[in-house]
Amino acid sequence: MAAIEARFDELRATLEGAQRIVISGHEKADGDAVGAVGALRRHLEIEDKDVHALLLEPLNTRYGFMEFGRHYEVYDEARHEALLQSADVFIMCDLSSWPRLGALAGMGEREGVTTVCIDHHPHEGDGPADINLVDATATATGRIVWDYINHVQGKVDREIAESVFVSICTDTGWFRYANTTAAVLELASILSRYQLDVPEIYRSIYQSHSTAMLRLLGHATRFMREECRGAFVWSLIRREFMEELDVDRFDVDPILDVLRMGDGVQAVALFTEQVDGGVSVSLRSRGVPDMNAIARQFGGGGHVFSAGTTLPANTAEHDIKSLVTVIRRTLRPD
Ligand SMILES: [Mn+2]
Repeated sequence: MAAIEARFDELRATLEGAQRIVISGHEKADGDAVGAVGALRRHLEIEDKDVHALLLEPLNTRYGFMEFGRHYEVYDEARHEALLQSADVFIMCDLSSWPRLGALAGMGEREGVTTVCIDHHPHEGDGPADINLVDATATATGRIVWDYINHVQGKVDREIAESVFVSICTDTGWFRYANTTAAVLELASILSRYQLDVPEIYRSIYQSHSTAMLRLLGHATRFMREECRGAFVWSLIRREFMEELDVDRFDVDPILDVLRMGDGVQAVALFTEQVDGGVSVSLRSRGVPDMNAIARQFGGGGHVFSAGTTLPANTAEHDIKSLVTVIRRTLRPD
């Protein structure tokens, strides 16, 4: 904690001297990325800073209830080049690798800009930016932003509370995953006092699926495979089925949540075929196996409980088998 507080002071000094600040999150921004960017943007706005939030894609409609939805722009190279040129601080939230910033990845090499990374994903080394607020023990990146705002005694309003709430409720799977600590519930209680409509937030994030999504869910459970007497469950969604449903991309979490509803399930994997024949992989566990370690063996990464990777088209079928074998062996070494 002491280490990150020293970094908080370093960040505060940098932000106080900044003229123009740009904040962004990773590709396919999830609730935590959106919440962290949203809370920090609003904090800096309250501090009278020239601050801009850029996302790589439009905000997922499930987060459409957020006040933040009115305060960000979708990054467009032609439109935002001048802004990036004139920014003296660039902050990346909820990721620790430049490539996951997609079209904004080049910010890491730009001259004259101080880069800041705020994240809770475990990774080797200090971090990718000039200033790194990386704490792998934090429940969510939004939690680090919240601690920062408190550290500098920033004013908290409804928009900040809503953003931080979205970060922590989504990264804990609506307060169900192993990272749901007493501290998280206490924070949720504090935040909900800022006139947050908690049931409505739940409905918007978790009960807003399309019919196609529900059919994908049915497909994934119907064709799921069980290994290790049901301790490991996995499924594969073929491209042709997605095309049949006219779905291009979808949120894997609801499907993973259903796959792990079975009694005794410790690990789940979902493989999704991509347009180019590659396969996107999402892995979840209850702590064993370490999904971050497994994903890394296949070129990906994440957390112990939640990780992912993408398998290249030419080796995907073979890699799926290897990955299933690795997880099976970790659960039942013999
Ligand atoms: Mn996160």
